[in-house]
Amino acid sequence: MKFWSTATASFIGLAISSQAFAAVLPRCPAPAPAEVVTAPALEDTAGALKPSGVSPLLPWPTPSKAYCSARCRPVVRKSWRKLSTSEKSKYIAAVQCLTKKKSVSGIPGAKNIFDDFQGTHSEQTPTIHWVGHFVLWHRYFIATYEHYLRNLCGYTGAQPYWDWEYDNASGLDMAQWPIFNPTTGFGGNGPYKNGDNPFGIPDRTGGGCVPDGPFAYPKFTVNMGPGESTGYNPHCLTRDFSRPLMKWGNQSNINWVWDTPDYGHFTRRLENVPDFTIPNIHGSGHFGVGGALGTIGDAYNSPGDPLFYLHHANLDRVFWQWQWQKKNLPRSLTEVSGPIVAFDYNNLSGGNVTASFQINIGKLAPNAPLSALLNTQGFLCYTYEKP
Ligand SMILES: *[C@@H]1O[C@H](CO)[C@@H](O)[C@H](O)[C@H]1NC(C)=O
Ligand SMILES: *[C@@H]1O[C@H](CO)[C@@H](O)[C@H](O)[C@H]1NC(C)=O
Ligand SMILES: *[C@@H]1O[C@H](CO)[C@@H](O)[C@H](O)[C@H]1NC(C)=O
Ligand SMILES: *[C@@H]1O[C@H](CO)[C@@H](O)[C@H](O)[C@H]1NC(C)=O
Ligand SMILES: [Cu+2]
Repeated sequence: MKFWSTATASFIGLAISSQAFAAVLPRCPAPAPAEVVTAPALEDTAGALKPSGVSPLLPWPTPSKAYCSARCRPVVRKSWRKLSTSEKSKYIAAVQCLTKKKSVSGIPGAKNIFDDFQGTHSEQTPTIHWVGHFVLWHRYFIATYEHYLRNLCGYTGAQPYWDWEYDNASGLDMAQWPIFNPTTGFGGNGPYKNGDNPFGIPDRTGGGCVPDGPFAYPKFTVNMGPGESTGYNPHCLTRDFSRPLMKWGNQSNINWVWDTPDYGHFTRRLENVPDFTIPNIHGSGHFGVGGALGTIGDAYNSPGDPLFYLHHANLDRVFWQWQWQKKNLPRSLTEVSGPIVAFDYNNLSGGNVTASFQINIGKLAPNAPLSALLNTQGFLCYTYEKP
C-alpha cells in the first residue's frame, strides 16, 4: 500500500546566496568537559554546505564558523515528562510564537513560520521517506525548528523529546500520558468521527478536532492539507488515537532497530515497511496518535501537529544512541547508504546516497550534506540527556 504518489516529487532545490550567513548566533557558553566529544574534521564538509537559493530568515553558521565545535557546550534535549511545568509552558509559548511570525517560505498556504515547516515537509514528502537520507533529513528539520524556537522566539531550552516507549511501559492508558495533558501538555484525542479508513487502521477512536490544550481550534489552526495540497485551508488540529499502533513504540522494537550493523540497515529498520500489520517505531507516534484522520498521521502534513517535533526528536535520539552507544565511532559519524529514490532498496533507479548528498529544507536553512549532519555536535549543536 502507498501513502502517496511517488510521482509527485516536485521539490526543486533553489540556487544560493551566502551573504546572510554571518555569525549571528549566540556565543558559545563555557565548555563542559564531560559532554565534549571530538567532532570529525569540519573541513571535510567545508564548501559543501551551501545556503539555498534564498536567504533563510535565520542564519546558520558556515562549517568553518561552526558555532558549536568541540570547544562548545551543546544544548541538552530532555524528555517532555522530565521538564518542569514552567519549562513545559515556555516550550509551548515558543511554538505559539512561531505561529505568529510571518511566513518566509513562499509556500502558498503558509501564513507563518510554523506553517513554513509543515509546508516544507509536505512538498518533499515523496522524496524523504523510505530513502537513505530519511533520518538525517528529519534530524536537520528538527534541529532547524529548535534553532528557530531559540533564535526567533526567545526559547532558552532544547527541543524536548517524547519517549513513548517509557509511557507505554508505564502501564497507564495513553489518554493519561503527560504529553496529552490539557493543562501542561499538548491536549488529547479528538472526539470520534466517522470517516474513510483506507488503510484499515485498527481501533481508531477519534478523528475530530482536539478540544482541549494549547492547540485547540481556533486558538491554533493547521493551515494546509489534508493531503498533498499546500493551498491555504485553515482547519482544526485533529487526532485519532489507535492504541494497537501506539504500542509499536516499545523498547523491544527499539532494540530490534538498534540491532543492526550499519547505517543502511539501521535506517531501514527505523522506517520498516508501510504496512499497518507490521510494527515500526516511526509509525507509532504518527499512527498511534494520528490514526486515519489525525493531522500527525497525514504523511504530508504531520508537522502540523506540534507533537511531530517531539516524536521525531525521540526517533533522532534512538539514532543518536545507536551512533554513540551501540556502534563504533567514528564509523557511525561517516557512513551513509540507502536509496535516493523511495523504496529503491535494490538500487534499480537512483543509486544510494553518499556523504555529499545534499539535504534541502527550502528557505528555512542552508542546504547541508549528510556528512555535516551525522554528528550532532559539529555544525549541529545538541545532545541528549543520558537516560
Ligand atoms: C504499553 O505496552 C504494554 C506491553 O505491550 C501494553 O500491555 C500496554 O497496554 C501498552 N499501553 C498502552 C497505553 O498502549
Ligand atoms: C513490543 O511490541 C511488539 C509488537 O509490536 C510485541 O511483539 C512485543 O512483545 C512488545 N514488547 C514489549 C516489551 O511490550
Ligand atoms: C546501498 O545501500 C544498501 C543499504 O541501504 C546496501 O545494502 C547496498 O549494498 C548499497 N548498494 C551499493 C551498490 O552500494
Ligand atoms: C546503482 O546502480 C547503478 C546501476 O547498476 C550503478 O551504476 C551505480 O553505481 C549504483 N550506485 C550505487 C550508489 O549503488
Ligand atoms: Cu517525515
